[in-house]
Amino acid sequence: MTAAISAHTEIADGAVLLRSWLSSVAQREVLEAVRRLGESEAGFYTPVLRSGARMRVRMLCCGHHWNARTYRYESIRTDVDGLPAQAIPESLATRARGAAAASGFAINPDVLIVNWYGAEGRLGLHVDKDERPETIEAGVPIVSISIGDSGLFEFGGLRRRDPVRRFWLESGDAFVFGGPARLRYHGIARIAPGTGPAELGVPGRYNLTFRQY
Ligand code: MD6
Ligand code: FE
Repeated sequence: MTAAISAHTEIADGAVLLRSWLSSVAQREVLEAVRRLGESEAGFYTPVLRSGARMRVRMLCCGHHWNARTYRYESIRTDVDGLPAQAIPESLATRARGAAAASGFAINPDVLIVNWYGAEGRLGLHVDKDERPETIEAGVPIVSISIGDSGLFEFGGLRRRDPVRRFWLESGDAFVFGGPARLRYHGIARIAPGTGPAELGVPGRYNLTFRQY
């Protein structure tokens, strides 16, 4: 069971869930921008971690590329195909700034990671700590926007063994976490296939995370 959550919920100190942040028109615009990115040459790929494991998502990075083998940002996709990362579409960056402001934060996004989850997609518990130490210490948030099928989000504490809260991220939701929540563990336990808005006609789930390197 997941508790009902209202439009603007503080999940933890520094972590704000903006339920239904995007209208269906806005969701369609985001989806179109993501489709254009995906159709470009430097499109989606399946990252392979340094352990040799394939991630259970397809990924596309803009601004800077996140290298899954080194956990570092770089300008070209050396672990994929050597292509330069595409620029962040300004229409998407604007939405990230808006969601941050609505949550009491500011961000100047220079990295966008788009993940696509199929029915079997998931993302293990992790901390996003590959951005500049100064940015992380300043508590600059990561802004996430979800489109399509719902994903069961796990939100833990600062230690991997801390208890985890679970709630669904639904199409149009934004989730912003920074400040004292910036280094909390989190992940996606599973996807609920077929739960995305029918009128979007999107298979699976897209999640966009905007970051400031
Ligand atoms: C996802 N999101 O929702 C994965 N990270 O598919 C994340 O890993 C994430 O939603 C940092 C901040 C917000 C997030
Ligand atoms: Fe993350």
